[in-house]
Amino acid sequence: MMTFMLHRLPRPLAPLLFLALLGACGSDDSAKRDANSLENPQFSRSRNAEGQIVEHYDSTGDGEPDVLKYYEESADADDPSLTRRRMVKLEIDANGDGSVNVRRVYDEYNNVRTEELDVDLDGSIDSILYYDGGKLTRKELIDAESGRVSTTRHYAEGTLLRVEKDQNADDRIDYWEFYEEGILTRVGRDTTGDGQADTWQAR
Ligand SMILES: [Ca+2]
Ligand SMILES: [Ca+2]
Ligand SMILES: [Ca+2]
Repeated sequence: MMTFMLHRLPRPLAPLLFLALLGACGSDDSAKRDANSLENPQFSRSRNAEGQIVEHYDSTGDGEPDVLKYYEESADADDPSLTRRRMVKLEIDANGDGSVNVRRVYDEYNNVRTEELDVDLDGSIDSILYYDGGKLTRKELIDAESGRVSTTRHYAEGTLLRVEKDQNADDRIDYWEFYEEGILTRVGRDTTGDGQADTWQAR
């Protein structure tokens, strides 16, 4: 059976997925539901080149899938006659233009490992969030024009530790902010271009 993870979605997207799931499960009879859903134009299932099962949901009814779920199957460790199915990736096209606006990759414990977001819905990813054991460790902000990582925010236990920026876009960090208990304590700048801070400012 599918597992629904509405609680992990940003709020504006939750209703969208909810609609997608409603569209996929039109019948009360679960045996019938699978057969029906395969014929339902709003739901289809396929296998990709990597052998993953891909479920496509068209929540808006325009004929284009806007929610894609990717699953991997493996034999159960305790009982190899059983097949385990695990969702490895979720993609959402929030505005129906064919480009993915949310892409989540899950670890083997079903925690989000990475999350790519196109918040302004222009078709290019603006931030990538990295998680370890379900906890945010790093957030990269991507410059829309150059596609480079302009700012990296580092976290420990969900609290901001350090911000790094490449302000002159030469792929070398030249600006640092350090935080203690979430409060900015000092700012460093590299003015000579060697990648090391040479001026420090206490806050
Ligand atoms: Ca889109
Ligand atoms: Ca964008
Ligand atoms: Ca730089």
